[in-house]
Amino acid sequence: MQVLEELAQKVIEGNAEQTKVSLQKALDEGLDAEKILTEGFISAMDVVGTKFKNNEIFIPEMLIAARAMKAGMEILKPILVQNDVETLGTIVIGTVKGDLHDIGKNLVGMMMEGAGYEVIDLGVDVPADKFVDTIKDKKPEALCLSSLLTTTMAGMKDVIAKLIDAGIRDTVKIVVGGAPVTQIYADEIGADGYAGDAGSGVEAVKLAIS
Ligand code: B1M
Repeated sequence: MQVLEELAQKVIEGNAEQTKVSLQKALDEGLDAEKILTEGFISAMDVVGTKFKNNEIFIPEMLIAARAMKAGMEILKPILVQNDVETLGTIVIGTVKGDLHDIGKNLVGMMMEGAGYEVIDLGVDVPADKFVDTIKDKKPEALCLSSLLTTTMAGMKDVIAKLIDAGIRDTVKIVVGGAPVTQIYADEIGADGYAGDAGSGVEAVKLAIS
C-alpha cells in the first residue's frame, strides 16, 4: 500500500513527472486501477482541498496538484475504460456555468465510457443554453451536470428551467453530482437522479433511463 501513499504525496506536491513514476510502480505491482484512483488520486485531492481550506496552500498549489493528477489520469484512463461492449446510449456531460472544476466530471465521463455509453463532454463553465442546444441536436438518453461550488450549484436548476422552457425537459433524464450536491438538492430542482461519486454516477444514469 506504500506505493499509493507515495503516489498521493506526489500529487499533493504537484509533481507530475514523479506522479507518473509512482503510478507506473503501482501498476507494475498489479494494483487495481479503481483502487489506484480512489486511494491514490482522489484521496490526494481531498488532502489538497483541506490544506486549501486551512490556508496552508493557495490557488497555484491547488492548480499544480490538479495538473499532476491529470498527467496521471492520462495513463490510468485507458485502463479504467477498457471495454468492447456495444454503445448503450449517449450521455451529455458538463460542469455548469461559472464553475471551472473538471476532474470529477472527467472521471464520471470516463466511467460512463467504460460502462459502454458514448459521452459528449461539453467541458467546464457551460452556459445553460449550450446544454439545451446540445440536447436538441444530439438527443442523448441522459444529461449529467457537475458542480463543485455552492455558488454555482444553482446553475443546475437554470439548465432544467431552460429545458422546460424549450419544451424538451421530458426527452432527457438529468442526473446531477459534485461535492456540494445532495439527493435533497437533486429532488428540490427536479432532477431524475443524483450521484455522489463517479461509480454511482453510472448506476444513477442506468436507473434513471431504465
Ligand atoms: Co477549487 N474548490 N476552487 N479549485 N477545489 C474546492 C471545490 C473546495 C471544496 C476547496 C475548499 O475550500 N476546501 C472549494 C469549494 C467550496 C464550496 O463552494 N463549497 C473550492 C473553491 C472555493 C475554489 C475557488 C472559488 C477558489 C478561489 O478562487 N478563491 C476557485 C473557483 C474557480 C471556479 O470554478 N470558478 C477554485 C479553483 C480551483 C482550481 C482551478 C485551482 C482547481 C480545479 C482544477 C480542475 O478541476 N481542473 C481546484 C481544485 C483542484 C479543488 C479541490 C482541491 C479538488 C477538486 C477535485 O478535483 N476533487 C476541491 C477540494 C475537494 O474537492 N476536496 C476544491 C477530486 C474529484 C475526483 O472529486 O470533483 O468532488 P470531485 O468529483 C467527484 C464527486 O463530486 C462526483 O464524482 C466525482 C468522482 O468521484 N461528481 C459527480 C462530480 N461531478 C459529478 C457529476 C455527476 C455525478 C457525480 O453527474 C452525474
